[in-house]
Amino acid sequence: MKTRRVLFSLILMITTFTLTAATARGDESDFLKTFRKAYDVNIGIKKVIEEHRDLVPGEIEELLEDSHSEKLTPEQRAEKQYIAETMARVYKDVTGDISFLIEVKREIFNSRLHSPVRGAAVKGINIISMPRATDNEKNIFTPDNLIINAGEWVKWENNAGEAHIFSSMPLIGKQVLFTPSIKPDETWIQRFSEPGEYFYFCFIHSSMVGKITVLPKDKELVIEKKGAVGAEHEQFETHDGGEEHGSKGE
Ligand SMILES: [Cu+2]
Repeated sequence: MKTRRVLFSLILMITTFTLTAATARGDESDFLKTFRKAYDVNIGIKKVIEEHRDLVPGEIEELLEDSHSEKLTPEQRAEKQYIAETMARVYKDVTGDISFLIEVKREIFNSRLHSPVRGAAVKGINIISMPRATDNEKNIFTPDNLIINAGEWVKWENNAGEAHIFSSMPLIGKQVLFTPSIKPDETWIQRFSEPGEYFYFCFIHSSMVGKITVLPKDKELVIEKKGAVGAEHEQFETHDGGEEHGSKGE
């Protein structure tokens, strides 16, 4: 008898709760409805990926390859990249394999850069400028795609009217760049001793992205560093005290 009463109240509680929830759902804001819809779609995507997981890597590769086509408008390219990224993200959630997401992010980042240029290192120091933004020109790093040799320095010069703070891109490339606020007329200098790719962006300006490719030391540069230039370089290094840690100057 007692059990039946407990069971009855339990059913009553659940019914009341469901009814209340249903009423509340009718009063949902437009935003919440939109959010819920997007969420449902996401669940849908997950199911599709789960059921076709073997096809996903090939599809991602194909989307990335298609996105290179010169026939595409920037919007069409962005759309292909967005689909590839979403696919790769859900694929990572489903399989735990993050490699495709990293690849897509690297491709998207690279597509935003100019052609790579070899840094004109003077005394082992390469300069990247952050020029003043105008009505037509956004804030940028220039050059934004720099190739250097291991052991060289990169000096960022803030020639703009506002401060920049930049940092390594999460997930892709090596994670060594984390600057404080670099104010107008200040510089940031950092040495890159390990070969690899370094992707970075400005926290304040979404238009500011850059990449440094560090090649292994080559013979020519080693010879160049000997003598007076080398001595000055060494002195600079000691003074700065850091291997890869940057330092701020004016
Ligand atoms: Cu900035």
